Amino acid sequence: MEKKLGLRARFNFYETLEASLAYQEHSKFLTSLAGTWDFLFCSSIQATPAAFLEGKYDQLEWQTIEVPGNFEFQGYGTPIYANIDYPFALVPPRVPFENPTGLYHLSFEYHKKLDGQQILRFDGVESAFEVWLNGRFLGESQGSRLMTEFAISELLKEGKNELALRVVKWSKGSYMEDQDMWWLAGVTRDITIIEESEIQSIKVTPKLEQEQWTVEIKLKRAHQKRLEFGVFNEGEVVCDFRSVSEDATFAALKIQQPKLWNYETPNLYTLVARIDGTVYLPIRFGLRRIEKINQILCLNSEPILFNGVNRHEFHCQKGRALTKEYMKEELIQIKRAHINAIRTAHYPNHPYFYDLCDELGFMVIDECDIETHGFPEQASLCQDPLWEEAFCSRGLRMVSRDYHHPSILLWSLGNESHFGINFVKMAEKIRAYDSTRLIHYEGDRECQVVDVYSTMYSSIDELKARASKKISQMPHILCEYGHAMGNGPGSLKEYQEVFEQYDSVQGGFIWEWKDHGILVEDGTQTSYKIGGDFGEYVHDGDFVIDGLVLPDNRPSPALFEYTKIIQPVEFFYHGNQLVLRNKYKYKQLTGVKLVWEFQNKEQTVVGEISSISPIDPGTLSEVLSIPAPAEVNGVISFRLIPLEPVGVFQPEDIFASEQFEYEASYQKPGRTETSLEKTIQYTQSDSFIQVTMEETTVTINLHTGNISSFVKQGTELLNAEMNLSLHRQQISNDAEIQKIWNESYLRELFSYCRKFAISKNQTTVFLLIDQYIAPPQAPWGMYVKNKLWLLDGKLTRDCEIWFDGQAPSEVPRIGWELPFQNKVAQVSWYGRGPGESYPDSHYSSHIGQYQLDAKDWAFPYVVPQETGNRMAVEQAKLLFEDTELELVCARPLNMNLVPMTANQNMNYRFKQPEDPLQRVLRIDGGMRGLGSHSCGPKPLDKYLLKSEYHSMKFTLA
Ligand code: IPT
Repeated sequence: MEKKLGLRARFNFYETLEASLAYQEHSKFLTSLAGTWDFLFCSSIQATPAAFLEGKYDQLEWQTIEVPGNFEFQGYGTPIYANIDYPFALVPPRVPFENPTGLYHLSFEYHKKLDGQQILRFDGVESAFEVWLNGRFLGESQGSRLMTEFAISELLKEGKNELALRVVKWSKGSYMEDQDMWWLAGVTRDITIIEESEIQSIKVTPKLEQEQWTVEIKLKRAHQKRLEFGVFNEGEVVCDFRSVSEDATFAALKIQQPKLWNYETPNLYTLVARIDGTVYLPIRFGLRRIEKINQILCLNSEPILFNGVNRHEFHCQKGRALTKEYMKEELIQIKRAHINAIRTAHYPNHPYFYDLCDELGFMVIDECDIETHGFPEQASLCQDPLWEEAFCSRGLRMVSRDYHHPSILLWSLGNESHFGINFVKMAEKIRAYDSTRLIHYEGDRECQVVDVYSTMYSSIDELKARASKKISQMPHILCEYGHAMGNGPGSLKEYQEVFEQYDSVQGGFIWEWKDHGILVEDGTQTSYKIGGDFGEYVHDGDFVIDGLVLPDNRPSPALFEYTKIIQPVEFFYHGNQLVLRNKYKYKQLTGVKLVWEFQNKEQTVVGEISSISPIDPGTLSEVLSIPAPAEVNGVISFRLIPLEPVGVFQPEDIFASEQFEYEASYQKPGRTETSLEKTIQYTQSDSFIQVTMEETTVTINLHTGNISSFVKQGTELLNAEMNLSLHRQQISNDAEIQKIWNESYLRELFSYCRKFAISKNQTTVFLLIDQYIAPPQAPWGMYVKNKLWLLDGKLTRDCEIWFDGQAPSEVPRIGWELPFQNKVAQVSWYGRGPGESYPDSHYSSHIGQYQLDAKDWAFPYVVPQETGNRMAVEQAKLLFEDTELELVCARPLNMNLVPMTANQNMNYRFKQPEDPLQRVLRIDGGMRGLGSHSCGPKPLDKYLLKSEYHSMKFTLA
């Protein structure tokens, strides 16, 4: 008779409702067999003593072993660390004769508590085992990180019982388990006897249809006992117990006032089946939907951004046998680092891990225990029909075991195993079993069966290259990136910028959480052992030391770096005004205080705002005025600190932080106490925002995201929108490259506002405007993030620019243009002067204070061309007939005043200039050098202006 159970979820029975809702594995219907077992270690299967096979356990000279535990950590055999290469010959399905084998034996007392079935459950044995109960063979199993259950009612006796296991390190299954980790063996997870009543299998599926959440329940029943279902949320009754008919195998319960599950607010419900009024079976579930909307992965309709980590199960003194306390501590540590997602690299984890993820809130990619990395592609097991069953059953065993966990959003078919028909079959079967989740597998490069395009270690350029294709395509995630080996990884910030800008790139998972060094004590010395330290012939040395934390979970600098980069709060600061953005997607930011600290070489000034009003998800805080801490330059740091414990965060934690330069003069340009009292007026419609401060009125076009009007003392300064520009009039020395620029249509750029957010108080308006700016036709453009501050009668633009797509590798200049309506009479400035200056030609132009009539600004080249740039400008004043405009640059910028006709040929955009003195003011963050390419070399590399990241900040008043 086949005693092994088929596919089903993992569940337990309890004797009270309270115990079932507590969802811990403490129940009189559960008997853990963890503890000290008799043990015999053999060098091969063949060395098994006959007495063991005959069930004559008392004839054997036993040693002992702890269950759960790995052999190698208890003095039996040695670990082997290898990444890709198998440490044995590839002759599947044969395994080496020398095969570390463990014989286990346990005598235990048992008294049945129910008249139902008794089940013997193994949560994980590496790599394969056979089991005997009271001398009778029950069966065998493999799949190191998967559950196996046996029906034992017929063999289990009242009173004394004897359980025996034979566990081997190498099995056919080892070919499927070539993960980059230590090769270990043993009973690594719990062994439990479960008393069951009535329900043999249960599948609970929350569904949203026509805005109504319903939980559907499918059952396999043993008898026809009285069965009722109830639903609970945080101990409260959501649906009171109600009966289902005696033979019903299906039920559906409606959930009113649903509280959705997400990783920030992980609301959990529990469905409880009550059997005969005395036995309780709980299944926890969450109301949440994972789907693709317009090719974007969404959780409850919100686009997902994975700030994730790959996590192995590893303890430096225990191997893969982790205690619940240890798992919980580790997951809390991960949560406190603001990490929101975990890929179970590269196998299904301990069942308790998922309970924790459901409770604490993580998005999980649950990965199947399949890796055949060391096989050459042409001999890959995923193409061999003999292995089809192994692929499919491993997939289904994972999916059925873990089906109920809301934290699992994607099933991953495995890791690094090439691609072939067995994966196609496996994906089909998984989808048939579970239509509510999506499928991941990095090896499916052509996306034949997966729902998401997944890559490893792609460069930032590769990510951008794919993302900037302007076609709808599979969402892209990095299932591994940021290799944290030793000191590293670098450039996490640049990756994050790509994740946050490109909708189709939805984040990634750092490789990896932890270094897997094995702690060994040699007398008084302890050290971490790596590959090769145990005398392995095939090994990969320190490639196993590639985590964000040390083997004992001490954080490495990389964890602090990652945490900072993914922190859920963005800070915007200018002129002693601070705005926070809550980057949580579902959760309010609340219960924090703000601490600020000014510092320079001489002094430190500290202060705080003791509580910050709640900030809704995705929105900006109110404008927070920070009292001016100093009248000298320095840095100012901000820290958000929880006021009291919230979730995993403690009052001593720094929840988020940021530092800015504090420039005393720039913080308060001309600011007086009286100007502070001057309020602003603000109007907003669907298409524009208008702000009036003192004598100035600024209008922002919400379609383009540009400033469309700038009125000073009743005079409109602008002739057209203030726009980003890359163009300069052709220079003789640019003739060659100008062809490329002309073909790239650099002259005219179109602006679109992608997103905007606003925060204001009586004296300040802060606008966060994300633009996409692109030339006609071209397959490229720029993402522009603008932070606009309107305060003290001044407008400050702080912006960052990222090139997207196949832009020409260099551009002539980059900056903002103000096309003026009125004639500029005179300019005074502090910067290089008095004549023009360019990056590779400025040594005769010293920095100083200068003044010129506008008509004398440019040099009259015989062949008209670009002229007039002034470098290193910190301040300038432009005089018009009836008003003036002041420019203050936070860091020195380029400035130029060019005739409108010379600058633009899109005259249709402007009112025709009436006068050659009608000018365009350019404020440029970057300017290409001149070189002498008309008959000689290009500018030196350092004087080229690359199409990459640029930023600038200036104030206009
Ligand atoms: C990738 C593996 O998936 C992962 O398990 C780990 O080995 C990582 O590399 C390196 O530490 S595979 C690699 C060939 C990209």
